[in-house]
Order: sequence, then C-alpha cells, then structure tokens
Amino acid sequence: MKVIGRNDPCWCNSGKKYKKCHLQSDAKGETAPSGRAKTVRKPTVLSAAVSPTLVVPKEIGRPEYAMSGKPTDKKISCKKTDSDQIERMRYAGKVARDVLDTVLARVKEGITTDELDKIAHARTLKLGGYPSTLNYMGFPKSICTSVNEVVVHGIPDGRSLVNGDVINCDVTVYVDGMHGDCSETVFVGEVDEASKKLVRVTWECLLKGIDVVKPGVFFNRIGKVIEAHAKDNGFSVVREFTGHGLGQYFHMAPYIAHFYEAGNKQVIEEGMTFTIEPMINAGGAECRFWKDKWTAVTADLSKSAQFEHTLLVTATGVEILTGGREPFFLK
Ligand code: EYF
Ligand code: CO
Repeated sequence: MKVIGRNDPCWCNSGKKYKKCHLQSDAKGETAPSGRAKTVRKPTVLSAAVSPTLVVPKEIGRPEYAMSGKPTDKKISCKKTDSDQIERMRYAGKVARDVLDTVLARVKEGITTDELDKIAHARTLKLGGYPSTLNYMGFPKSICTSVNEVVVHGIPDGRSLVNGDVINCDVTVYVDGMHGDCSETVFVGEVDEASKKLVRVTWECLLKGIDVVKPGVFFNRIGKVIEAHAKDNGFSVVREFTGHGLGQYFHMAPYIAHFYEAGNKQVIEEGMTFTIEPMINAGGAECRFWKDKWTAVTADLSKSAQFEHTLLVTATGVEILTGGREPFFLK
C-alpha cells in the first residue's frame, strides 16, 4: 500500500496537498461518520477533459445571465398569481422531463458524460428551450452529471461510464420565460446492493418531502421528514445545497432545506413553485469541492444520490410539474 506524504496531492481529488486537506481529519478518524468503523476509500471519479462550450442559436429565448454569467441577485418570491405564469411553468416542467428522459435512455456502460451533455443540449434546443445551467454563474455545460461520490454539479467530461456506477443527471431548461428543473439517479449495468438501497431511499426521501407540501404547512416539515427517513436507513443528508424557488429566475426565494431547521417558520403558500432535491450520502454528510470549484464530492468518498422535482402548490396540495414515468428501479 502506498503511504501518502504530507506534500502529495490529497487522495480525494481536491487538488490540495494532503497536509492542507484530509491529513488532520484522517489522523483523528473523522472522515467516517461517528460510531462506524472507518473505511478508507479511493476516488472512483477523476476529472477528465471538458469539451468546448456548445452554442445556442440566436432565435432561442435566453435567461438574463446567458451572456454575462451573472444571475439577478434580487430575492424575488416564487409565488405565482396569474394563470399564464402557471401554464408556462407547467410547460417548462414538461420540457425538462422530456430532456431528462431522453438523456436517461442513453445512459449505459461506455458512454461519456460529455456525450450525455450533447444529447441534452440538442434535445433542449429542439424543444425551443435554453439549457439553464449553461453559463449560469459560469457553469460550462448544459446539464450536471454527478457520478458515485460526486454529490452535485458534476461537469460533463470525457469520462466513460463503467459497470457499477450510479449517475445523477440534472436537467434544467428555460422555455417560454420559465425554468423547469428535475433530476434522477440511475444505475450503469449491475450495481451493488448498498447502492441500490441508497438510490431507493433517496427516491423515498423525495416522495416523503412532496407528501407534506400543501398551503399553510411550515417549509421545515419537508426537511424534517426527509432527514428522519435518511437517518432511519443509516444515511446522511447534505446540508450545503438546498431546493429552491424557481420560475422566471433559476433560483428564487425561498430555499428549501432537506434537513430539519427548527427555527424556520416560513409557510408554504398556494401558487409557489419550487424544487425539492435531496442529496443523500451513504456515509457522512460532509462535502468537499474539487479544484474546478463546481464539483462537490463526499468528504469520505462514499456514494451519494439525488432526485429532484419541480412542484406547484395548489389549493389543496401539490402538482408535480416534472412528473412522468416511475423511476426505472420501481418497474
Ligand atoms: C459556488 C453553481 C454555483 N446551481 C443549482 C451553479 O438547482 C440546481 N439543480 O437542480 C443547480 C444547478 C446548477 C447550479 C448548475 C450550476 N450551478 C454550482 C456550484 C457552485 C456554485 O456556486
Ligand atoms: Co434545482
């Protein structure tokens, strides 16, 4: 076994020296969640070549940040009051779902995440949409592809999928002036039982979060039920990233925590459109960033999974705007 030197690159692919990254937490045994035997894992995903930025034809309507990379910093509420806005949200949700299904149908051993990005880009344009992640705060690609220990915001690149990978594809589209956002985690070939459980429980976490949505309920109920289900199954909830209001802007007020925030008394209202998108880790909740500053990975390199829907709050409950077929593992 090779021993990592203090000045060697850290094993977690952060690009930092070992002494500036995991040296101390490894020494204290903190990399594993407390109460469990520490498992030392190696990264299963390394950064690979990123292809040139794809072009969007000028006749496609664009969000405000498409040229500058800078989204509006106004904290506008996601509540919709007129039926035209709601109809356009329904349409954005349908287009996002179509693009996600198109991408997921092509996931298989040997395909690169860059090819999946190109498939998503072409399908989004064909449906008259703009791929919302493209140049959002400078993000270079049309979807996010997060494999194994990558929690979120993986950049599609030249890495080929291998048997046993789990991959989350996250699609957001901007069409008719509205954003629709959804993601799913799927298997590449045959995966181990632990990965199957992680993906199933993550899906159940999303469903449990959606189940409590109706007018008058505190937003913190969503995180409460999600965190309880993840913990009951021995998993942890990522805290750095949350769901979000969306509509005319990609990210609007409020944020939606996937863990319990006792003091958050914000109330769910009819007409709000927001995402729930829990990221659940097989090990500890802590994340690190790669040196690209986008890709978030689990600090202990355990696997992570995520599912996401865009929701509309109705008078009595909720409408799933990015709903469609059931996830593949329920078939
Ligand atoms: C340091 C980004 C900014 N943000 C959110 C920007 O909600 C999303 N998906 O469901 C979502 C997708 C993307 C996104 C893609 C790029 N960004 C990422 C990471 C860090 C960061 O600020
Ligand atoms: Co989102």
